[in-house]
Amino acid sequence: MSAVADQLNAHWMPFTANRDFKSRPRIISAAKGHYYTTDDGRELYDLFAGLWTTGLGHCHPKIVEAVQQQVATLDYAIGFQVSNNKSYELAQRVVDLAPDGFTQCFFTNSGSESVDTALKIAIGYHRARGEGNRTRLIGRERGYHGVNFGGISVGGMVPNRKVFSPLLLPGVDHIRATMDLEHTAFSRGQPEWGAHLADDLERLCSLHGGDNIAAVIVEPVAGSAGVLPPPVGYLERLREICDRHGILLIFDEVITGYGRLGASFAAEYFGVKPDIITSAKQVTNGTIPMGAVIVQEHIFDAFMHGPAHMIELFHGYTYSGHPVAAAAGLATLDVYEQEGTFEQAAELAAPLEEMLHAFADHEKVIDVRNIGLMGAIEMAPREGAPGARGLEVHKKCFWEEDLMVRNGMDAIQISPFLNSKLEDWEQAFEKIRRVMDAID
Ligand code: PXG
Ligand code: PLP
Repeated sequence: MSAVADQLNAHWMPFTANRDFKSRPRIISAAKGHYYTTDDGRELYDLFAGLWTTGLGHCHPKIVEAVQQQVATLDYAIGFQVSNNKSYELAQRVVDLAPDGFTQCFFTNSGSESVDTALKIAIGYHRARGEGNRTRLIGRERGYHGVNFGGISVGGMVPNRKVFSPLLLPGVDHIRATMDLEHTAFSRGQPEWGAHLADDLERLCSLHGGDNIAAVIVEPVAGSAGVLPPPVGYLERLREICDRHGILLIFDEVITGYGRLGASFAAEYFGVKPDIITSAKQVTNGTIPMGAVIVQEHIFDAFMHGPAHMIELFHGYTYSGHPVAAAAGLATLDVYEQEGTFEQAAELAAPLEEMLHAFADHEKVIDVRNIGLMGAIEMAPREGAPGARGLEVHKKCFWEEDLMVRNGMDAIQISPFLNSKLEDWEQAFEKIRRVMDAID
């Protein structure tokens, strides 16, 4: 172990191969704009915008200033039976940004908490309306909804589920994933093939009785699974089936929310309205942890019954609506508006598509996917070692090319800044190609 590796011993790292990492640690010690600084003093261009979090770039001066001021003014305030001024201001701003009909916002600290909160709201909603039998939840294969028990139950990432398999929530089913390379490979944006996969939901309604199902949760564009845009007509069909059976539709917009597709939310981008939106990440530009569950008015109203002195939803986190996080959120939404960030992102989508699909001719590449400012270049797995090529690209880019890219197995995931410069992308993609050429 290196000297630094020794100091890392106490740190059990999340979603990391700890022993491999500690044999040669990759450490970031500062960041500014579109670059990280490593502990050995190198500047790395960040082609993953944090972890889909930091669309405006790192240490945005207006967000930094808002956080500094807030922490010196009100560091923390209890959020139960009392509120703070920043928290309710942000709730209004988030609701204003969401599509018409979304009227309330419940704060959490992460995407995982947003998902578990949304599932509980869905169950509580039906019960409040006298349909307590509606408890079944439907997720989708390859879906990622965070790592809490609710989220992994409706999620469809096998490694995240299998150790906990017998303990997952009962009464959960999954519809099929929307990707099939035979039909969808190298689609630009939404694949033409696959709307019929939404009919899986109709099948589950026949099996269980649609009136036993509380909610369906999907990522409008699956992110962690390697960027799977929805087939043309698919989300519309899910919405129709949900309406027919009185099932709530939840869009998990932890990645797609706040500009990643060049629109406020994927619901806006695709013109399909869910009942509940879960969000996190770019609500504060990743600067301070925060999540937000946004609901349509009928959802909130269903809870507002019974004696007025009674708590309507027995749920909340110590840090729900944390004033420093809320201040970061307010500054972030201000910058999105002042700088026209979502419009900038929308304009960058076409050039990103071109640069990504230029990889279609690479001998190792089996698929390229893109939508808005989300992209993936998927390599064929190495014989007997799936994921090895992807990790090698990540490491070589980090050490030899001063470039931060993330791999999900053998797919290189691309989450560029919403205010990226094209010449930076040109350089970054050249580097990726060089590395892909060099590895086995
Ligand atoms: N839902 C979705 C759709 C997400 O993308 C979460 C929930 C959970 O959020 P928190 O804040 O609890 O992590 C996410 C998070 C990747 C990757 O490699 C993406 C996420 C997390 C880890 C890895 O794409 N997204
Ligand atoms: N565990 C214990 C013992 C607690 O007292 C609390 C909150 O008061 C929690 C867990 C939940 O923590 P949080 O509200 O930060 O999610």
